[in-house]
Amino acid sequence: MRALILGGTSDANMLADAAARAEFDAVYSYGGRTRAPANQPLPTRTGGFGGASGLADYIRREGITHVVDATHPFAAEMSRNAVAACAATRTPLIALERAPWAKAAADTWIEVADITSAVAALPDDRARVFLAIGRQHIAAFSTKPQHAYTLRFVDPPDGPLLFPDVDVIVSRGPFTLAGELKMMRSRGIGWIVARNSGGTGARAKIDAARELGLPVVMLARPELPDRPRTESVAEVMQWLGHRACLGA
Ligand code: 3Y8
Ligand code: NAP
Repeated sequence: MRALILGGTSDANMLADAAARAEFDAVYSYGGRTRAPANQPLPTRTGGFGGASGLADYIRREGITHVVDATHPFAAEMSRNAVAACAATRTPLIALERAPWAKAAADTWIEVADITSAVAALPDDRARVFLAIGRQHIAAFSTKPQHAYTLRFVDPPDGPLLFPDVDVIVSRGPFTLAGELKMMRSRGIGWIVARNSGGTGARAKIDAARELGLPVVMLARPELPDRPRTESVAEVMQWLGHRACLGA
């Protein structure tokens, strides 16, 4: 058995720890989005494969027998490529995917399908807006320059930002409720824009918004093709381990 873990999330990191402890033959893969990703206890590769065909070539060349898609629910292109490449190479695939956050009664969510709708959901009158969606999709908000934006990136911005009134927090998470409450109060945040990432690493801002009675513009997850999925690292280990002891 030789597993490829498509990583880049806290769940993938927990799986990598378990696989290393079990001495599985596994490779951890980062997309190369951040300057200094967390170290992993497994051999690690970084960067794209070159589309679904590039991933299929990698699977064949490296003798990969099982693929675990432990990427983020919004890493849709990687997940689609994994389904296509595993079908083309007849390689077993499982997704390690956390459940979306469910809206609690006390939450004020405006649920939207895409970034354009998220921008439209913000008020016209000036507000103090926390964009907790990283850096890849913030340009759309420049059509509402009247707001004071707080952005949060994993790495410092590598160029000028498109907003007249903006400040950037550089932090990779996971985040705490106390830290989120302090940040939102000190900045007088009135609105939050978030993706429904699920999991615990970025949940604190949702709990803080509820406590402060703030509206959250919540981006729904992209549609992904059907593939076997689980929320449990233990289940993935069983899925892998069963084959490891069979020597498959
Ligand atoms: C490179 C690996 C850990 C893992 C930390 C989780 C938790 C924090 C939620 C907020 C939301 C956001 C962002 C976020 C979350 C965890 C987890 C998770 C959201 C790292 C990581 C990589 C990335 C890539 C990065 C994206 C960005 C998204 C920041 C490592 C830290 C906003 C997603 O600068 C960039 O281009 C960053 C790009 C994709 C989304 C975006 O569009 O900007 N994640 N995040 C992975 C790779 O190269 O393959 O650097 O160590 C992993 C984590 N991100 O250590 O415990 O849920 O797993 N990451 C979102 O939800 O919208 C932060 O700020 O509240
Ligand atoms: P994406 O849009 O789905 O992927 C774009 C391309 O990046 C993929 O087609 C692939 O390139 C490459 N790629 C992505 N993840 C990869 C991985 N783990 N290993 C190797 N190549 C990868 O992905 P994304 O949203 O930019 O996310 C990139 C990474 O950040 C992923 O590891 C993801 O788990 C992590 N992350 C993303 C988010 C998020 O909000 N999207 C949040 C937290 C963590 P090729 O086509 O060339 O193979």
